[in-house]
Amino acid sequence: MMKTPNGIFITIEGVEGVGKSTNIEAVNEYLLEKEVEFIITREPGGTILAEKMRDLLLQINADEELSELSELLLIFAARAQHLEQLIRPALTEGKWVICDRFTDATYAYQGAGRALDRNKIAQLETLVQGDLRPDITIILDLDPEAGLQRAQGRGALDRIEREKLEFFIRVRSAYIEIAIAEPDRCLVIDASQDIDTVKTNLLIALDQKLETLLGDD
Ligand code: Z5A
Repeated sequence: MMKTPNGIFITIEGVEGVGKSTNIEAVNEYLLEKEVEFIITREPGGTILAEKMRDLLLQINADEELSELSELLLIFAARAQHLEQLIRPALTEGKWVICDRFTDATYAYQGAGRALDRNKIAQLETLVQGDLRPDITIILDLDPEAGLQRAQGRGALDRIEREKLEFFIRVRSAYIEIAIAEPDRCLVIDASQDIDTVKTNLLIALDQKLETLLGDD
């Protein structure tokens, strides 16, 4: 059934514990029903080597502290690998790609969270991605305090999850700014409601967005 010459690239974003994994399951079921060919992947990670880079980024007991610039470059190194090995080939084959976080996370975490120069991120984005950008980005919006509580419920926190609340407040604001700047690409979903309500609202919004996108083809 639905098939496009190039697959559709959908990313899902939000602060820690916002429910990305939970809602990706709902997107998975939705796409299976649509009989679309798709893959689900994540960043940092998605390939064997990129997952190793993820481990380096998130490990808490490293021999030395990871500098902010190294963190940024490692994220883009993992992204370059992921794009070349998995994302671009899948899209070229007409598969849809559902990715748990992508470059908006870099603008939010490294740009707003760590206050790294936005222009440096933009330069790396162009270097690594060329003109490839997500077609649709779902931003799950939640008070970071609530998100961190949900994340804590899952067990030990990783290196980035250990940042202070103010860091995540900046991250959340950055996502909202991205959504305001790019309303055609971004869907903002209120993630503070119960799991079923969030899933339902997300799937309704995604369905409408896809209709617009595919109708434009
Ligand atoms: N990072 C970065 O800094 N720069 C970058 O460019 C990229 C990433 C790409 C790993 O990402 C880290 O990498 C991340 C940003 C950084 N920071 N940290 N740490 P990640 O996406 O793998 O890690 P995460 O943000 O911590 O996501 P997560 O652990 O996968 O959480 P989630 O998927 O958003 O949440 P969840 O597992 O679906 O839900 C969490 C819990 O809440 C779980 O028990 C659910 O049952 C529950 N939940 C979910 N929805 C609800 C609702 N609606 N109500 C109540 N409870 C709920």
